[in-house]
Amino acid sequence: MLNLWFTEEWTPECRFSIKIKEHFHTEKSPFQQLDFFDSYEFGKFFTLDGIMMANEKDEFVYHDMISHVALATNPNIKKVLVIGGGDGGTVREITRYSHIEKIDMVEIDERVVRLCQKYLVQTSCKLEDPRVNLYFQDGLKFVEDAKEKSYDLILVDSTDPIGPGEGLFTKKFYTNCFRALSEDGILINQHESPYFDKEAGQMKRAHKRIKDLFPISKVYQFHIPTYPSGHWLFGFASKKYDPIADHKPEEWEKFGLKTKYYNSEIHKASFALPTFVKEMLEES
Ligand code: AAT
Repeated sequence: MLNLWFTEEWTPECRFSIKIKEHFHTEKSPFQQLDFFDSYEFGKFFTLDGIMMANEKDEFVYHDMISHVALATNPNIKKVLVIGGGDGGTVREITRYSHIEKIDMVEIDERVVRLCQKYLVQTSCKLEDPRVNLYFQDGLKFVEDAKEKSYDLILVDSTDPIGPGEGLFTKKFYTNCFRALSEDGILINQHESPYFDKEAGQMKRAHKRIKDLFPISKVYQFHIPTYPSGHWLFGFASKKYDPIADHKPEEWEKFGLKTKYYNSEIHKASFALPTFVKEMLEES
C-alpha cells in the first residue's frame, strides 16, 4: 500500500501530518497554489500554499463558530458580507437563517470556488442560494467601495496574513469595515492562534487595530484539530452589541437550527479565555 502523507509545517520544529488516500488535484492560480486530497482521517480536504483550509471532518467547528455567535447576539441581522470563504462553508451556515435577505461573498480567487463546487460539495452546497451574490475580487477593495452602513454583519473568512490575505489584517481594511457596517453592525474576523509565536504575533496586531476602532472588541476561542495547535480564535467587534451582555439564547433557539459544535453554553463559554491569552490581548 502507498504510504503518502500530507505535512504542514506549523513551526520549523513542529509538523502536522495526515495520511492520504489520493492527491487528486493540483494547480497554480494567479493568487496561490491549490491542492485537493482525499484522506483516511479527515475525508476530502484542500490546501492553499500548503496550508489546510477545510476538510470534511472538522470544518463544522470553524463554520459554526464564525456564523452563529453574531446571529445569537443580534438575531435581526439581514444583510451579510462574507470576505474570502471560497469553500462556501460560511455561506452555507448563513443561508440556514430564512430571514436573512442578502449574502454578498467576495473571494479573490475564483478557482477556489469552482474547485470546491466540484470536489467539496459538503461546504459549497449553498452557493447557488438566490440570496447569495458572488464577487471575484480583492476583499480589501470591495469594502473600500462598499456603501456606508450597507451591512449588518461582516464575516472575514480569510487566509492567514501572508499572501493574498495580508491586506485583510490592516487598519485600512478594518476602518472600511467599520464604515460599511450599520449602527447595529458586527464584524467577525480571523484572530489566528495564540499558541505559536508566528500566529500569536499576528493575533496581537489584528486585535490592537480592531480595539482602536470599535467600541466593543472581544475575542472568543474554539478547538479545531487541523489548524496550528488546534486552538483558534475569532474576534468579535461591534458598534453596539456585546456578545455576552446582549446574548439572546431564547431568540436564537427559536430558529430551530441543529448545530454540531455551537450551542448557547458554548457561546458564553467561548469568551472565557485562558490567562496567557488574556495577557497577550492586554499587551496588544
Ligand atoms: N472556510 C475556511 C477556509 C478559509 S479559506 C480563505 C479564503 O480567503 C481563500 O479561499 C482565499 O482565496 C480567500 N482570500 C484570501 N485573501 C483574500 C482577499 N484579499 N480578498 C478576498 N478573499 C481572499 C480560511 C482558512 C483559515 C486558515 C487558518 N490557518
